[in-house]
Amino acid sequence: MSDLDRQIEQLKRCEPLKEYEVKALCLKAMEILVEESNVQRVDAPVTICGDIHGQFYDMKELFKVGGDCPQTNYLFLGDFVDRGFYSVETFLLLLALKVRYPDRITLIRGNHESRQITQVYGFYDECLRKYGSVNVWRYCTDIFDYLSLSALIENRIFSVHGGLSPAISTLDQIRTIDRKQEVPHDGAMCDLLWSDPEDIVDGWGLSPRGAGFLFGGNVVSSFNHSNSIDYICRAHQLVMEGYKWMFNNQIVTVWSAPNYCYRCGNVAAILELDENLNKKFRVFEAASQDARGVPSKKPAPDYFL
Ligand SMILES: [Mn+2]
Repeated sequence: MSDLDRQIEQLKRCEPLKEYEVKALCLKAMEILVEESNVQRVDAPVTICGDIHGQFYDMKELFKVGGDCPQTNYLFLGDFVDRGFYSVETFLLLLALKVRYPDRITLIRGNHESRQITQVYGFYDECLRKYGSVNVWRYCTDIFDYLSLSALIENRIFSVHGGLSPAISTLDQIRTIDRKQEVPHDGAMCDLLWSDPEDIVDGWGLSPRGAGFLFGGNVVSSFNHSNSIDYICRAHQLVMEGYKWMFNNQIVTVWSAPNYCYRCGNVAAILELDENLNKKFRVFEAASQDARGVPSKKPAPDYFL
């Protein structure tokens, strides 16, 4: 068994790697990711997953429902880290799978794959707590800069974390972005990671998030038409039912963090596309307490007996 296979087994048990192992893994991942396009081509069959946010044991449920990589091909739409308790183990497992099976798993960047955001929403503190230094946070955030910005499945389904940008009307414009940098505060790269579709907006609107834009159905129609795509698949917004179509099935949101933040009460979904791009949504719930390695009934401590 190779070191990498051993590390994958270890990460599947939710045991983090040593700091020097993270450094080596990130170097290998960088060599693979640097070659990828800003609009990474993906073949069907593939299973598309939305936000995970460090909910490691719920991601294990996802793999139970969707099948293990590489038997199932995966496209993850970003927001691997922050909010949940296990951002380190979650991101490193996905990254290790990427290095082991580069053609079987595609990881694209979410708005939380950022130095600035992770210092506010948990990943930075988690690295500091688990390693006693911020080196692992540095290795991982350096890798974030190399993650692709979007994917194109069989030339027919455009996938991105957030949504569209008023600065972008063609896929070729996305291909020309220099992505190897921290997520900027505005502009095309920022919008792809931050924007949201919105029913009541005609054209473009201001986003309450303070980054990216709201965009309406007419924007989606014209983007899909000019780029000859069937629909857009994106993540980024909590959906209580796990997935949600908008604008006459021209865009779908997929959300893969069940019971988000361990309290929202939502279910999660993944979207399975077969070799003919037929769709099947698989809905799943949060892992049970037992599956989290937490005994459901704590035995009484000795001194009570
Ligand atoms: Mn997001």
